[in-house]
Amino acid sequence: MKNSISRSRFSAGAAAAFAGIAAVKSRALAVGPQFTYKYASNISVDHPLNVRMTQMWNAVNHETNGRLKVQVFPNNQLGGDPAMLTQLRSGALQFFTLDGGILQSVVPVAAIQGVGFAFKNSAEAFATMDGPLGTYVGKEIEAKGLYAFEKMWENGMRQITSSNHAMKNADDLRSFKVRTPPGRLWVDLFKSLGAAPTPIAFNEVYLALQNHTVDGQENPFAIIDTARLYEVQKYLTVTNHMWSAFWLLGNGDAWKGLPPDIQSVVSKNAAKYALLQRRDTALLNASLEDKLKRRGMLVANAETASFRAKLRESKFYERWKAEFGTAAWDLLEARTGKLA
Ligand code: X2X
Repeated sequence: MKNSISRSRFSAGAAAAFAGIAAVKSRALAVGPQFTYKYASNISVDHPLNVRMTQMWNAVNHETNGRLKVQVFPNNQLGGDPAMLTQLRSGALQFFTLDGGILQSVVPVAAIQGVGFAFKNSAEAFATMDGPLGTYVGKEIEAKGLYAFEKMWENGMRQITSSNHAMKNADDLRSFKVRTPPGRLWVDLFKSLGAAPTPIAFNEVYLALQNHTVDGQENPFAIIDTARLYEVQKYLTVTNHMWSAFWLLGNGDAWKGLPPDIQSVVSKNAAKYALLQRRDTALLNASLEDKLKRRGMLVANAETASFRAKLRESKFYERWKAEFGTAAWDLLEARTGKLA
């Protein structure tokens, strides 16, 4: 009697153990993912950022055997950047890509990537942000309860579009009603250049241009194309006045809530797909000038010496050196040479 009880207990236990293994194996199918998170961005689904993000989160889903599923919300579906940043900080959103210049409202030094005429091109900018300056900014981001992935994602060198005329020199910029992203450095940059900037989140830009709330805006070629800004802008001036790129951010608690094995799958893929996205975007930015001309835009090159002179005259660099602090500024100038 005693034996038979223990035998049946044993078999019940073994059966439960085997069932447990089977349940773990088929967990994704039987009960769905262990973690369902959201990723959001401000730009359209066909921009390389979202093409590669979609591939990346699919790879993560596959490599975690379905344990982490991340739904992609492109094109401001969850609101404009400031609204999405609030959602990220509260944990309503778990992953988000945001330009450092907009993240400035929470992490002041994050705007340093966008100092006017600091970087000659994206390659130089990435070399800087993949190095000690990126590490410095990343630590400041983490001090604010957010998680920053190491490799930034490309937006590109920014160019100016307008409905009125080309922006070939500083005189053309005088009183120019230009939209900037919501960030203090951006607004100050265009004020220093003599323009009349208005910060507007990207989800409202097309309408603001169409309604002539503003006469122009500035963005890399790939954004001008994928957001169809050529429909509401006539003049494109190649200014390369600043670089722009996105941090891939996580909500700190949501990130810490993932087991280490899942975290390492995400980190590995985030680094891999960021590099692919940089290459795609660089190729696109370099090849779009002709396409935008065919779409009817008039493209000209700026003579940027007069822009730079304005920034020096208005003490733009001194102001931002004081704002960011010498530690960060020195890391920037170690790459760019003396700015202030
Ligand atoms: O808001 C913009 O202009 C954009 C899309 O370039 C950024 O995210 C900074």
